[in-house]
Amino acid sequence: MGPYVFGIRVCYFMGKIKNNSLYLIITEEYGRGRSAAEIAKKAIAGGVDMIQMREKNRPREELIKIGKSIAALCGDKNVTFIVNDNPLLAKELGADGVHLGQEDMKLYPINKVRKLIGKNKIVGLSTHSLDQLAKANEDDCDYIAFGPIFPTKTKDYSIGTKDVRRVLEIAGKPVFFIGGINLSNIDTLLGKGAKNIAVIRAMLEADDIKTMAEDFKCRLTENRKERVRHAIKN
Ligand code: TZP
Ligand code: MG
Repeated sequence: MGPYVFGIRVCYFMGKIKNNSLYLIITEEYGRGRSAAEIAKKAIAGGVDMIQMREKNRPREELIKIGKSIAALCGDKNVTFIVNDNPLLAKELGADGVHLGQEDMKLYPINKVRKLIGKNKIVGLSTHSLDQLAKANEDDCDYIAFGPIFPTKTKDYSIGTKDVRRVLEIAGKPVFFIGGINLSNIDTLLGKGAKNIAVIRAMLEADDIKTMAEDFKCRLTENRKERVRHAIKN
């Protein structure tokens, strides 16, 4: 929520996703020995808006334990908590939503997911091409992730920034750009109109996660101010 102006609360939210959002995706094994909870705590202190638990091939008890710890930290600070891959787990953890990849949707069709988790919850979809993005735009999801934009150890290909402007023209909902984003390349993306980003390693591998989150958040906020200044001038 924003401040009151003339007695009216100015809301910074567009639907369920905040503008200029910084979305941290946590896979504990990339965190240089730090626990998911420790990572989440530092990232929240640095200003992340959303956190996703993305743990592959871990036993259920561990997913529940990690999920509960992140959910509690997010709940305390009003940070959105999303569970990757599994809407049933998202529901069990009382998460704010679920994130599905193209393969996950075969197992969990999006309309069933929506019914399962409820209309007030968040459903995010991964897309890797303009065709997938156009399809996701029609689907009942709340945000779309698009990438991998830059080369990343997490994926074996990247698609570059050539489609970024087109993505933003087509998408009727918030888009998170993802893949290899760091403080050295983020400006290329923001310069093409990107507003929201999602990151894994740039944050998880940082010596100081809190400062890294602050630096990312600062770039997003500066970018928003720059867009406003530009809009006023023209
Ligand atoms: N989807 C597209 S790229 C990516 C995912 C999950 C990995 C992003 O990780 P990193 O470390 O920020 O490149
Ligand atoms: Mg998945």
